[in-house]
Amino acid sequence: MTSNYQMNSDASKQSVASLYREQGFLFPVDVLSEAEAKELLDDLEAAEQELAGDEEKLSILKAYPDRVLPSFDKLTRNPIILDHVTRILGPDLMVWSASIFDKSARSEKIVSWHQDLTYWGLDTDDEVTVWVALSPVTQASGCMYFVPGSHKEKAVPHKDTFAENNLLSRGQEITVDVAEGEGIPVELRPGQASFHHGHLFHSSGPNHTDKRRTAPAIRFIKASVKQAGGEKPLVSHVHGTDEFGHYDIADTPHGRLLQSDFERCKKDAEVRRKILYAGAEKPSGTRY
Ligand SMILES: O=C(O)CCC(=O)C(=O)O
Repeated sequence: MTSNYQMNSDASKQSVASLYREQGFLFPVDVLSEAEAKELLDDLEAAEQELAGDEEKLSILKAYPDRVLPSFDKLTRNPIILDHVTRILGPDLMVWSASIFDKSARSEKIVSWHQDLTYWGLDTDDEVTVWVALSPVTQASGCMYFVPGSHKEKAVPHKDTFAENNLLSRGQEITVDVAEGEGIPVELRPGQASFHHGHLFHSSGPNHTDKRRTAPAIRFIKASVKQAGGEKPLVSHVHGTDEFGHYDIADTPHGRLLQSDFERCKKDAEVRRKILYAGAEKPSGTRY
């Protein structure tokens, strides 16, 4: 089984979808130039400077970069990304979230082995994550590891650890052992993306480098996917039509770091906490 998407870069429509179906992932896919990736990182870092001291807004920025920064909304509509995702999920697409996974220089933060869909309350697995490297992503800087074909196991049990150094909401991890070497490293240069299935086993290690490792993880779903419990999270409609009305649809941000957008995200975060922490032993607090 190949793990290198570039070997298949002349892949036909069919083979993008079939490679993804077989492996549960694709990478590396060139979606931005290095200069464009730097512009996005610069915009994010400028926003962090502007919001310095306001912990709540900084948390919202990390959880909803596409709702408060026009540059990140534009990234979720990138034609190369959408071309690939439509091959996998078809034409009618929502972005369910686009939160930033961030490891500062010399950070001990990790992500345990998990499957994404466990706590999202979606009624099908018609979801694809597009993870876009904005900085160099290597084994030393804490890249992800994917277990080829593991998405075929469908949903496996997880346990919550709430470990301090875990970037996941509940520090959740699968109760299945993953042997050393089973996961392949997903190394990317700035501007490259990986695509992965919501049932794929994946994890990531600490950042041993002097550079920040930062990426938005854009979660695409089919417009037909329903949220359990009838909740209507805030999503953006980025391709095709919406004949279902399952979600609260956000506009493209009309400006940068607008108060009205922060307020809308804050309201949505209450809806999402209900979804993500359903059945958890610990309260969700104010985590975004
Ligand atoms: O950024 C990371 O290290 C992990 C991201 C992840 O687990 C995901 O995007 O599903």
